[in-house]
Amino acid sequence: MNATIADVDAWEVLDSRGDPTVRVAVEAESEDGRQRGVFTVPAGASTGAHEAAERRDGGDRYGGRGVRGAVEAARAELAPAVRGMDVTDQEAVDAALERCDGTADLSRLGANAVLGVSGAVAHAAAVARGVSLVEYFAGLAGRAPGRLPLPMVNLLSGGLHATGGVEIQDFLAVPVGAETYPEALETVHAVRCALRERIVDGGDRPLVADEGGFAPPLESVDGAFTLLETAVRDAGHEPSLDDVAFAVDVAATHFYATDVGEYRLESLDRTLDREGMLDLVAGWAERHPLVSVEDPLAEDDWEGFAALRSRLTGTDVQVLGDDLLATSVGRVEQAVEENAASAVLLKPNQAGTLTRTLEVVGTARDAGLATVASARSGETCDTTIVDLAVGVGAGQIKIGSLARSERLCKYNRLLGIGRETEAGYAGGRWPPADEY
Ligand code: 2PG
Ligand code: MG
Repeated sequence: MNATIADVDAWEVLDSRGDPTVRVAVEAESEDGRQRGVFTVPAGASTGAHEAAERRDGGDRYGGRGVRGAVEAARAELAPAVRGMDVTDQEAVDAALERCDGTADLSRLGANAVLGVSGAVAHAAAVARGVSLVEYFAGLAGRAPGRLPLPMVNLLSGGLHATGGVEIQDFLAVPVGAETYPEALETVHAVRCALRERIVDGGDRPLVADEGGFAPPLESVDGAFTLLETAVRDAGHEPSLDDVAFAVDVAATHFYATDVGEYRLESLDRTLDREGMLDLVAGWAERHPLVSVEDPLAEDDWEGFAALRSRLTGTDVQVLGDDLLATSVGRVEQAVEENAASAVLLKPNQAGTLTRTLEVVGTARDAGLATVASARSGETCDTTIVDLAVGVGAGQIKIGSLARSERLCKYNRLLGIGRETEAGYAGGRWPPADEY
C-alpha cells in the first residue's frame, strides 16, 4: 500500500524543564485514508560540541530558548520538501530533509526541526504499514525486534542537571542480577526508596534534579558510591557485579577548562589533569562495583579515552561515549580505530535524523561496540526512544530516574512492549545481550 506525505505541521510545546521544544505531526494519505504520526524532540543540557545543531530563537522570549524559528522552518521549508513522498521510505525522506537544510550539522533550519519531521514520519509510516513502532524500527534496521534492554537508572545527579551539586553528572544503578525487566524495576525502586530514606535521615531534603535523581550535598565521589552501597544493602541487595552494580556519567566536558587543559572539580576542591582523571576513574572501578563509565574525559580527548580503555583492560567496565561520539558515524569510526570506547550512546537528536541514528547502530554493531539508547535531560512524554531501543536491539537504555512522568512513561512503555511482544530481556547478566 502506498502512503504519501500529505501534511506536516509543527508547533512549540514545553518540555520537562518548562523550556520550549518542537512537536511535529505528519499526515500521510493512502487508499485506506489518513495516517497521523506525532513526535516531540527532546533537548540536552550537557550538549556536546559535535552534536547536530539545535536551533533556538534567542531574544527575550522564554529566555532565548523559544523554537519558533525551528517550527517555522519545519512548516515552511521541510514540509514542501517531503510532501508527496512515500512516508515509509525513511531513508529517502531523511535525505530530502538533509538536502533541504544543506549543512552537515543541520544548523540552517535547526536539527530540532529536522529530527521533528524525521520522527513524526516514522510514526505515520508505522500506522500506514499497520505495525507497531517497535516493529517498524526493527524493519528499518533490517532485523526482528530485540529484547527489552537492561536499564541504567539515575539515582544521584550532579553537573548541569543539578546546579550546585557535585560535578559528576549521574550515578546510576544497574540491576544486573534481575532476571526480568519488571524485576529490574522492582530492584531499583527498592534501592531508590532506601536511598531517599538515608538522605532524609542524614538531614537533607530528598529533592530531585532534572532527570529525577536525588541531589544531596556530597563530599566526595567515593562518598556518593558509599551512600549508594548503603542504600543497596538497606534494600536487601548486594552492591556487586552480580546484583546491583553502578554506572557513572562523568560528563567531563562540562567541567573541563579547555584553555588550561584542566578538569575543575570545584565541589570537591580538586583540579585534575588527564592523568589525574584516569587515576580517579580507575580508582572507582577498583573500589566499587562499576560496570560503565560515560564521558570520563573531555569530548575531544581521544588519547585519554584510549588510555582509559587500556587501564581498564581485563575488567568488566564499559567505556561509553556520549559527547565523545555524538551519535555520529564518523566519530564512532574514529573511536573504533583508536580503541577509544566500547559502547555508543544513541541520542537521535545528536544525529539529527533517524536514518543517521540507524547508521550509527550499524557501525557500532559491525565493530562489536555495545549500544545504549538514551533519553535527554529535557524530555516530554514522548516514548519513541524506547521503541527505537527495542527495535534496533540496544542492550541497554538510560532514561533517567524512577521519578517524574516524562521518565516513567518510558519505563512503562517498556512494560507495554513486554506485554505486546513477549520480548525477552537483555539483562540478567553483565554485559547484557547486545543483539548483532
Ligand atoms: C547525558 C544526557 C542524559 P543531556 O549526558 O547522557 O542523561 O544529558 O541530555 O543533558 O545531555
Ligand atoms: Mg552523557
